[in-house]
Amino acid sequence: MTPPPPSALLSAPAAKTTPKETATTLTPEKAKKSKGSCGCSSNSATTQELDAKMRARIEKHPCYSEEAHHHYARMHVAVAPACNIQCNFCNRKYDCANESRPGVVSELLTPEEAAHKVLVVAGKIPQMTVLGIAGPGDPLANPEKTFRTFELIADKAPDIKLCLSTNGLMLPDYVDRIKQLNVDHVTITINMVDPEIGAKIYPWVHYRRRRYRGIEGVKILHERQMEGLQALREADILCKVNSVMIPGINDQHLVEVDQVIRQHGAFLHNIMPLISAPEHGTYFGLTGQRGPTPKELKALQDSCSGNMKMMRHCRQCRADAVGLLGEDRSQEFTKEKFMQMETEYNLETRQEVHAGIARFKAELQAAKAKVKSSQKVANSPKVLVAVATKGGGLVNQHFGHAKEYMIYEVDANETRFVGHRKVAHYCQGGYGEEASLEGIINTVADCKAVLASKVGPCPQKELQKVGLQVVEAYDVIEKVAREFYNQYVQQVEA
Ligand code: CLF
Ligand code: SF4
Repeated sequence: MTPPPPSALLSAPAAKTTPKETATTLTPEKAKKSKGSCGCSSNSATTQELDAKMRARIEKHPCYSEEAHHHYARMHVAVAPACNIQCNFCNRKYDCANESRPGVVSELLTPEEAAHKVLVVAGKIPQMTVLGIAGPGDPLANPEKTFRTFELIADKAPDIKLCLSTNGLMLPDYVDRIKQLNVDHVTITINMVDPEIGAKIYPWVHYRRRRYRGIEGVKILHERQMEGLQALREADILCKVNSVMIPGINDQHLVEVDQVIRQHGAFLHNIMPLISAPEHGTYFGLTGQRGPTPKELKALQDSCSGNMKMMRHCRQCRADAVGLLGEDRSQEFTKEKFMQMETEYNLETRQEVHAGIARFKAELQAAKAKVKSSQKVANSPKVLVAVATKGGGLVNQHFGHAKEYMIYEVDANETRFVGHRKVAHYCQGGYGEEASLEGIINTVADCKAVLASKVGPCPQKELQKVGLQVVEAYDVIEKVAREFYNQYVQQVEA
């Protein structure tokens, strides 16, 4: 088999458009010739060693590292149907809403089918580095299926990282087993640390063959979540906490949740918006509970960001998700299809591909370092820009093809990823769709510019009419954003 490129997403289009705003273009070929720095800013040998160890643990995990999600993919296998609690944002006909968008049904697999699927995908998408079990129920309410799947994969594909997401109720019972299986990343969904608030989210908990209703059940869940978090820290397993932001119920309270989980050693906090609609058939959907606006979500994430890392690139993916976080390739690997496919897992090929990605990332780092300001400027204006990207850390997608925009906040000092926003893509069967254009404009209306590899004349005109500047480029996101910002500030000051 011919080794695939470092990432299918990295190659420039055959007929590349001339960037209007940028002069240099990064290509995989150039990346292969160059080695870059790690960008480490630690000042003592011990801190540097610790930083390096931690970086190695997360550098290929697309959820634990924002940088990694531009380059590496994850996949989930849906082997865990049962659940042991009830969340008011969940309809058990669908996948676990703690790690998935509501209303999605994944195809349930046996551990053996799941292992076959992983080996198929690992061959076809060698940049897939993480296998997660996140549903469709709670993985630890199905411990034998979950652990059997991990065992099969660890045996046949030792370079794939294993990842687990749970509501935490049964976590303290299984931390030893998780450690033994070398699962280095565990997510707990923690929506409250105050059982009074929890009682508005969880109507019941099923624990050790008994159903506990109301606050009695919530207290058990809370104690078990804290115990599990502590046990993960003691076992040196990296823990991410997911929290669902529910306006009017736990939105203010999540600041306290953030502090508590930080004290208990959580590595990363991922505050996700409640997605709620009557058609999902959930308690919250049927009672009209709304989700947060992007602005409310960002404000809460900003107020919690403190010293702990805040995940802002979560896509609330399905229990059988496959691909980079922003893409969904699950339909290429339905059970009917993958059971007919041969496994092509090849460790050597995968390592070659990963080495190519590492070289490419080094080139990106060097390009980013060049545009990073060396002096801190106080009180410089902050602006948002919307980026169309297929991954690879580049502005590299046509406006008409984008199904989401990555939002970056830029000031004189830094370019910071702050979230993503889904849109209906503009180009439908070769034609621009007016209704989609209006939706896209509304979605990015608070930004100052749209950065894309190409924007057609009609949408350009409409974007400019509402004050959004258009930047066509094929280059490193931070570089394009920085060049736009400098020019924008000059315009404002003129
Ligand atoms: Fe899956 Fe979750 Fe592991 Fe990632 S997802 S089990 S940590 S490999 Fe990632 Fe998906 Fe968000 Fe989850 S984007 S829903 S945070
Ligand atoms: Fe649903 Fe997941 Fe909550 Fe269980 S833990 S009720 S599957 S959202």
